[in-house]
Amino acid sequence: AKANGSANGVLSGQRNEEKTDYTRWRLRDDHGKQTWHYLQTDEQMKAWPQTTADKYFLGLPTNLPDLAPAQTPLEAARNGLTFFSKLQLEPGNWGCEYGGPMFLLPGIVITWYVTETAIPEAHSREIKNYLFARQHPEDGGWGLHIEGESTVFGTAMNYVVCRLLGASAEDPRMIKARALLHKLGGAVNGPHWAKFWLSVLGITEWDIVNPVPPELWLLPDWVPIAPWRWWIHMRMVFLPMSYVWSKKWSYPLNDLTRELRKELFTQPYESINFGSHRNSISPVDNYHPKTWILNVINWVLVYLWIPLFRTRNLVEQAEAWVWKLVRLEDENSDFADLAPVNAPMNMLCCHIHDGPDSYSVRRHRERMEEFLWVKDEGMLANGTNGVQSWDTAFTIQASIEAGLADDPKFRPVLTKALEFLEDHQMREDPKEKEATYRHRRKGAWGFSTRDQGYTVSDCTSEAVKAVMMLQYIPQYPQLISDERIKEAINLLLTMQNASGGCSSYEPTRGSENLELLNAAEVFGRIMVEYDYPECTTAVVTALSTFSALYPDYRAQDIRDFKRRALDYIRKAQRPDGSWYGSWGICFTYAGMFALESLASVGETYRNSKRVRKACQFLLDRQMEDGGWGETYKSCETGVYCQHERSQVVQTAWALIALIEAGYPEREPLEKAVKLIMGRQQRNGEWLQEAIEGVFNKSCMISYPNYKFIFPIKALGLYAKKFGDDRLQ
Ligand code: LAN
Repeated sequence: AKANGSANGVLSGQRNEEKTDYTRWRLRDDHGKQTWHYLQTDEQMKAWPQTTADKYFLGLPTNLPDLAPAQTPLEAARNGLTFFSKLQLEPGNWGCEYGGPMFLLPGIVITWYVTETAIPEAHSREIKNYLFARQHPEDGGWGLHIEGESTVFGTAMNYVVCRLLGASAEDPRMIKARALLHKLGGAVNGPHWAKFWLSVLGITEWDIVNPVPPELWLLPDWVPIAPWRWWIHMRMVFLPMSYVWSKKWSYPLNDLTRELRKELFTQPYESINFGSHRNSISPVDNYHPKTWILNVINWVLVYLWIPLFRTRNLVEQAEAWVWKLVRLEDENSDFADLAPVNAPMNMLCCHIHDGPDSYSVRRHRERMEEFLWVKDEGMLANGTNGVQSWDTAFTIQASIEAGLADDPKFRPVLTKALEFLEDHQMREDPKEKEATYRHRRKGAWGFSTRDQGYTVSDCTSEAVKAVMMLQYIPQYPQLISDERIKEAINLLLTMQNASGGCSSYEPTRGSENLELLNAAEVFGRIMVEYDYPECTTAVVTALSTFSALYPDYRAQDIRDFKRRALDYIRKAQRPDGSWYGSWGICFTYAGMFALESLASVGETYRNSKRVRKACQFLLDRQMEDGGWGETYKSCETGVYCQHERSQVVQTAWALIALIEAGYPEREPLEKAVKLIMGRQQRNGEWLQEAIEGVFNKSCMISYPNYKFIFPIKALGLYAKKFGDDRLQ
């Protein structure tokens, strides 16, 4: 299946009459704040013409010219960058659709609805279009993510979204979705998050929601289960959710929600005992079943804690503290918030606390626009407010690896990219850093923008690496001072775990046993930070690049850090020679990083049994046509699962892995290079294939720019090692 390509799921026979006029959509990128606008008048259209990038994202013809056919790897890389540079946005960054998860639009749309936010007609139409395009044609449902099988979570939530946006219950597509939902037992069988949102809407009663007590935030810090120890995404969702739960806030019933009460269940609303369905969940949703311990805790909370001990006084204290933390999260990010799950929930908290017309609600409303994206299929929610810093850093690095940074043609492109990174390094720690349990961020880069403001270990690493590499080339300006580069390095040196590995946002703060309290049901490994070969490698290679340029700065700390990190990488290798990837699919992704780490300290095919084993693991999986292809099932099952077709992105990853490892034989690598070159289009682009990324083991997410970034890098590395011979 194509991850981001044209519609794959429109029910047969259904034509979409509701399409907006795609020549009217524009993407604005204001210092990394990306928002889509639908122009109403011809004057506006004239004043603001559609760019090539707009057209590309919208699936309209870009009419970019055919390029001289590439005959060598470097020519192909050059053609690739020629095309990709046309997609660079105003401030110098790259952007893209960042979809995949199917549970993000529901949070946003339900929040709009209950806060009575006016939803522009064009938004409403295109969101429905997207959802209908992504509805599974066989059964009429939606899954956890675009490629996943239908679940109650996906189906109930997206059904509700379509209805809130005006779809008729009698629409054949809705009838089909409803039939599936009923077959799966109805909305009472949804996971915790579905029950939460439906209770906010007033479609289920709050009794159906397992407790989300804000008083957990009052636990002293030493308590092993205290929320500050959880993975940041879990605690930042738990935070506003606990506030709303504690208030038992629901939207007043109206005709539409009354109808929905009839549509979503298999029995009459009045006859449902909601309390008895707290733990009901359909098997397809139950990726991570609740443990008996959690069930006991929930029982104690419901039958003892809440009725007997949860005094008014305690509730007020807990709500006040949680509210303060919600407010600080908003202030520390100018209401952008960590991600599109907590942002709508925080907005709802502001609505409850500050009132419907408050500044906080209005600002949230504005900033929530940044999660939306428009493509040929319609409007979707991105997994973050963009991929700005991450994809821009990688693009710089890939261009340098392919020798293209020296090419005067690309100098303006890369200079702009550098300007973007300059603008998005974080310069100040968060306000009330200790009280909000935040990790430091001075010197850091995040995944998206400075506003969002969350340190990520590998985003900082890839960005600072890109900056150091580019600024080293004499033709580029020194926009980021040594001082600021050292700040980034100081920050990275705080990000190592006792194991030697690095996590994503913070060093690990709690025990893996906290997974026993994982209540989300649909995700695995979410409760605490883990070690990741990807993040660890990024930090290691950033430190290596840094030491080469500044050999005296904190030399001993860096040496110690790297030694411990490499020990972790070695330990994380599986007996079959592979590494499991947590953020890209899957073994090819992690293998690329791990082998890069080992190569950076001179451990290669020539001198290491471990590296030879890793190479063999990859070579054993090379496909007939020279490519590699893994499906997302690898992530879910932990076993390498072959895709039916090789994938450009994974082929590039495997190629980079083998080259970094110093694999000596040219033949398999040349075959892979030929495959990548063969898939390139005449205008230099590569087409979208299957989905590339993952989080929490079970949810997939698109990285459409990887099909440009990694082939360019792989082709460059290959040419450097084996020469830029004619291959086509
Ligand atoms: C991301 C996107 C980027 C990703 C990498 C930098 C690639 C990774 O190496 C470290 C982790 C990080 C930053 C990451 C963490 C989890 C995110 C934010 C996401 C996968 C994008 C969406 C996801 C977020 C959790 C989605 C909201 C869902 C919840 C369960 C809260």
